[in-house]
Amino acid sequence: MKNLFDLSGKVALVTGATHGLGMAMAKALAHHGATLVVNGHTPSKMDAALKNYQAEGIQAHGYLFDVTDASKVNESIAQIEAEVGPIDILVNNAGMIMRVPALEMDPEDFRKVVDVDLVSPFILSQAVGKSMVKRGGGKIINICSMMSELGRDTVSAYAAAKGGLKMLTKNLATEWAKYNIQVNGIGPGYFATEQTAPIRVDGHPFNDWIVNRTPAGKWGDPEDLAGATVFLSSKASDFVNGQILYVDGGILATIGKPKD
Ligand code: GCO
Repeated sequence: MKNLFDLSGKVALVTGATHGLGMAMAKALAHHGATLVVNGHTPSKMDAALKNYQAEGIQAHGYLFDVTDASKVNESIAQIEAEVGPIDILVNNAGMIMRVPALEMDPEDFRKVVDVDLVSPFILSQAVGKSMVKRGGGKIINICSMMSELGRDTVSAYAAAKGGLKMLTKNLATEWAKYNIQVNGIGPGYFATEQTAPIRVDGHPFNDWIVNRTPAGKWGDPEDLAGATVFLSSKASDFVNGQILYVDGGILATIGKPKD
C-alpha cells in the first residue's frame, strides 16, 4: 500500500512554486521521494524559496521562466530534461488574480489573467506531454479553483480561466489517457495564502462570510493540499483521468447556512 504513494525516481516540475500553495505541494512531492524542479519568475523570490526548501532538506532545482511564453517554456523544459531528467509529474500551479468589477475591467487585463491561468497550463502541458508520450506516460495536475464552478463578484477573468482550466483538464485527459498520461485537477477552496491576504483580514466582511460559508469553519492551510497532490502524482491514481479533486472544507457540498 505504502509504495502506491512512493515517488522515488520521479522528477516533478511545479510552476509558481516559490511560495504559497505551489511551495506546499512541491514540498509534499519531495517528501514522498520526487526530485523537485521549481519554476518561478522573480530571482529574489527564487533565492529565498531555494533556501526555504533546503531548510527542509530538499535539494530543489530552480528554473526562472515566463510560463506564458511558449518558446521560453519549450527551451526551459528541454534544459530541465537535459540537466535534471525527464519530467514525470507536472503541476500547473502558477496563477494570478485581478479583482475588478466586469464593467470596469480593461480587456487587456482580462487577457493577461486568462493567459497566465489558462493558456500557460496548456503551453506547459503540451511541452511536457510530448516527452511523456515518447516515454510511455506521466502525470499532469492543473490547479483549479472554486471559481471553476462558482461565480463571484470582481473575479470574472479568473473565473473564466479556472472554468476553462477544468475543461482543458477533461479534454487533455480524453486525448492523452491512451498514452498512460493521467491529467487531473485539484480545486483548492479558500486557503490562507499571499493571494487571499487582501480578503482574509479580521473584520473584513468576506473573511467572516467565507468562514461561515465553509462547513469546516476555517480557511485551509496550504499543507492541506499535500495528500491530494501526492495521490494524483502517484501509482494510486493510475486509473483516475479528468477528475477535479476539490479540497475546500466542504464549500461546494453545501448551499451554506445563515450566520449563527
Ligand atoms: C477570491 C480568492 C479565490 C481563491 C481560490 C478559491 O478572490 O475569491 O482569491 O480566488 O484564491 O481560487 O478557490
